[in-house]
Amino acid sequence: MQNYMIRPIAEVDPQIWQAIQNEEARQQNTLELIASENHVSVAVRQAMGTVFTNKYAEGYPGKRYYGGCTNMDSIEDIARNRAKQLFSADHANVQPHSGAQANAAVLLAALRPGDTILSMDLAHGGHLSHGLKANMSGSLYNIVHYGVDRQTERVNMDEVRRLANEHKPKLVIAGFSAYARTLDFAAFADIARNAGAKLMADIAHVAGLVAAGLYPTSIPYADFTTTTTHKTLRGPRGGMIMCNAETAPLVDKWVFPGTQGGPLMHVILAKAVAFGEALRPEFKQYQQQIVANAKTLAESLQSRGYRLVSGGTDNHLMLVDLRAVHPDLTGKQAEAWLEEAGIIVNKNMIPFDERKPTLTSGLRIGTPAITTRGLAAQHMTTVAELIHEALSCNGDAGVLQRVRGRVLDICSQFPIPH
Ligand code: DSN
Repeated sequence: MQNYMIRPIAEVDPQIWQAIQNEEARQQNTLELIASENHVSVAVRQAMGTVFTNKYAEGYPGKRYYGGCTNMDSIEDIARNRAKQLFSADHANVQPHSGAQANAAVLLAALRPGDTILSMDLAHGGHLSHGLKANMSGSLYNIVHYGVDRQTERVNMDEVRRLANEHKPKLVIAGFSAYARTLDFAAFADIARNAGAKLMADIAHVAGLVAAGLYPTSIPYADFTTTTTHKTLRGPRGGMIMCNAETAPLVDKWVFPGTQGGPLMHVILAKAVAFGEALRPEFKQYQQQIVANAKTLAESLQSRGYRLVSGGTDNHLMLVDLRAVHPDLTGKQAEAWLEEAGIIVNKNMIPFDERKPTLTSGLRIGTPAITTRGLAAQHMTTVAELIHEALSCNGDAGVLQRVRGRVLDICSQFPIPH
């Protein structure tokens, strides 16, 4: 065997080793407020680096197209069973490589090309896999969008019902990537049923909250529930689909061979580990803390004059409309200044935004990652103060460095486990 095959990465590829060190340091020394990101446990990371990466296991447990799959079968069964227990679902397919892959498989299972989908507008908080023209969902299907109400900035279920009755979609999608409020999955199901449509709930953002019973579950109402596994759920980067026993064969068929080949077995192993963590009582406390932190951070920003879309948050994220305090500041510029100060967020359209998606008038802020590292409600006032200071200095390098120093202090008090 070539000698390099058995030497550690630091020796065999110093350039890549350095990149890993740089990213570990970046994560350790910044406050991660991107609502869709998190810091996984040591066990989840270890699982992803195992020999399970070496193996092809096309098919499903007990029905594989390759030999040598006994261990694959047992871990995929564990992952599926833990997912079913966690969400009280009849069936879980843990093979989707991502949330977008999970959504693609459901669309292909539920629809024929040209059918109509009713989903939330991306500019109001939806997701690109729910019908963006440039995505397969928007190019294969006819898309009708619901948005949020201009006054309340919440989804108006009467409007969703009206659109469903008018356009007779074959699939209604209830889900979002930037919406701070609760969705009424029972009402969505009623609307879908009356229009002759199936319902897909995409709970990617709130899956951890749902698992902990802190956000309404879609499982009893939706024909298909999709999620990612790496956001509030704090597992490896990946996707999953849940449905009832009757729909299971259709879902499985459209994941493999419909849209994917070999599953990423090392990631499925890590999903199993993450689901095991989510079944522990401490996980509920963690999710409660995420929500409490989001509420306190929202209130602290509001007390400094910031307007939050819909006036606050019910979950782990908030959308900040920058214009109330900084009329000329774009989300793009705000994101850049905050990054210089060691606070990581993403620019985000606010509903009815007059600026382009590349500029935006808003920021999306979430608390899952800082909660993982141990920040609690009392630290949220400081985080809001630092955000405000960084956004109010007109890019002054001295001020941004001062904020950066305070961020570093917080980061060293709350190290990420590794
Ligand atoms: N890109 C994810 C997010 O940030 O919400 C959604 O897939």
